[in-house]
Amino acid sequence: MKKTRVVVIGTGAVGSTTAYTLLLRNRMDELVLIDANHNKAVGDALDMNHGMPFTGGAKLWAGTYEDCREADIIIITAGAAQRDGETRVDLLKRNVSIFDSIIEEVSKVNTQAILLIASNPVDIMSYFTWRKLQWPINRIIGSGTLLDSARFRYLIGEKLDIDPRSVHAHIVGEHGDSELPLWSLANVAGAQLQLSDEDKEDIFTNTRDAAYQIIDAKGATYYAIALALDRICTAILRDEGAVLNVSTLLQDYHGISDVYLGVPCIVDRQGVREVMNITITDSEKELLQCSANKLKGLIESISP
Ligand code: 6V0
Repeated sequence: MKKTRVVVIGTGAVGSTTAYTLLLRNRMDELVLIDANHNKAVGDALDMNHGMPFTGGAKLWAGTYEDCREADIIIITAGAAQRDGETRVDLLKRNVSIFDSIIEEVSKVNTQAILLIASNPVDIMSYFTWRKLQWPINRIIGSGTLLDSARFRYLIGEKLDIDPRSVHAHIVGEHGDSELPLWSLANVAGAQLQLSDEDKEDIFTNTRDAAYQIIDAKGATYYAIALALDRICTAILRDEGAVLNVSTLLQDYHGISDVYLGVPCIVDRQGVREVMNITITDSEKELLQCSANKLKGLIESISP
């Protein structure tokens, strides 16, 4: 049987934590770490390999782009991290040129893998990757608003004193400042949430601004995004058909086309098998369109 291989490109805070999470949860047979700073990848591989007697025993090494050849999933977390006070969008130009060179190298050896992108601004990086590679849309996935939705569910659960796993709630749109909550669909056991408008405002603001709060406190965010990336990999590798708020190219979706945005999608071995057809209110639709227009404007502003 073919061994499952995951490659992580960019073994900084997010990449190494993601690799460690995948390893602990025994998600694949082989795990390859690639970084422009090869020594960093070598150090991470050694460090994690020394824990192998206590884990599931995946084969793990610091590799090169040649190792992408056999990969099932290639996770890209390379790039510049968000600086204190810097918006995700400020990262755009720095990260687009880094990405160009990475995907060029990947596509020389593998055109069949699923690319899972986490580098920010994630929706735009995913869009550019898709536009450059022209692979089927389902195989180029951004982590989208999966992390934001997890933060949202956690904060709702905290307020209601309910396990966040029992809270069904979605953040959609840009992974960033123009994202929006779908309060009309939020529920626990099918029941609408008993929250005041003030509570809702607080919960959403804390969700949207969580990254700023964490970066202010410790410089970077990586644990929750690593778990979110692990969740997406699991949905793919186990062919789950899980509904996850990942970023995908939208076509004719609530009046939106030609932009990557985080929305509920069915994820399985094909990647994004289907974008969920959800009913949202007119005001939610308007906010989603604003988010799409913001990203389109940014894409246009840096397109040749
Ligand atoms: P980091 O700790 O600076 O790591 C980035 C890594 O990328 C470093 O090890 C670099 O050496 C490496 N790198 C840079 N250029 C290249 C290249 N050309 N090829 C290979 N490796 C390269 O950053 P951190 O890990 O904190 O963040 C990585 C990215 O994830 C940033 O763009 C963040 O903004 C983004 N995040 C995305 C989240 C999401 O929800 N999608 C959440 C948190 C962070």
